[in-house]
Amino acid sequence: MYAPSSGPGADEHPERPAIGPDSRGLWLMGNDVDLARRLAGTGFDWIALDAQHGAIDRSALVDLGRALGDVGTNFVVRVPGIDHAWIGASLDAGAAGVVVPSIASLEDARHAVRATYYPPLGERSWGPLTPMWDGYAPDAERANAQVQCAVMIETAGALDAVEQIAALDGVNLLFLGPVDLSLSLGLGLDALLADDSPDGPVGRILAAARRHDIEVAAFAGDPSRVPALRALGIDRIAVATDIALVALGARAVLDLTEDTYPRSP
Ligand code: 3PY
Ligand code: MG
Repeated sequence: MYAPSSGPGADEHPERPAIGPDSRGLWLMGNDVDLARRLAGTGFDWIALDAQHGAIDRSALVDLGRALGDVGTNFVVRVPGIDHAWIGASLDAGAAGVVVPSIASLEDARHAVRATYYPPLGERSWGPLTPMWDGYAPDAERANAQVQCAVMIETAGALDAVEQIAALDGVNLLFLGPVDLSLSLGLGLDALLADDSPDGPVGRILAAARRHDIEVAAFAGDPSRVPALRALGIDRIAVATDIALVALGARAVLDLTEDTYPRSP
């Protein structure tokens, strides 16, 4: 069981990061498999399943992983915390990477790396589920080479340690969580995103990533925040959540039909 070579061959799975350059991601908080499949076909480059604040439990994770694997959509999981079991389960369910929240120190980042990688770099345990639905499970070496280990920079502690975190073997993406970072720093969200100075919070994250040759991604959540993130030089952005999509879609329909339903005086 669980043979690494089950499913389609490795050559059908070229190495490419889930959260790649110039990519737009969708942040999914709901656990509806059909909706996830439908949204996967709309053109976003990747989907992040939010198991920290969304309605995604371990069982929904497997259902969503199978459905997104079926349609060939790259997905990552924002795990509920710095949690070895959740990180392993997310990767077992076919996630191309994990986004680990609430990192507050270098030791937290080390913990995330240990859970994400098979030995010798980490302590991930073998047991991918994807062969059960005829999907691809790379062998341990290839999995280690392909996985994205994104640690969230969203606390003052992570920002203080950002240089060492970026230097850590295995961390290949710093993921800006602007909402929590602004709370943690006691700054307004708009002020945080408007600060483009090299020694500002986002400037420090970008500089650390550049120095250690890793990438930066960010959560916008609402597309109205995308221009500010792009202006800061971030090109891998979760541009909307499913919740924002529904609200924007509803507003668009109401606007479109406004003339046909004149308001009574
Ligand atoms: C943040 O902005 O804090 C996030 O974690 C995005 O969900
Ligand atoms: Mg957060």
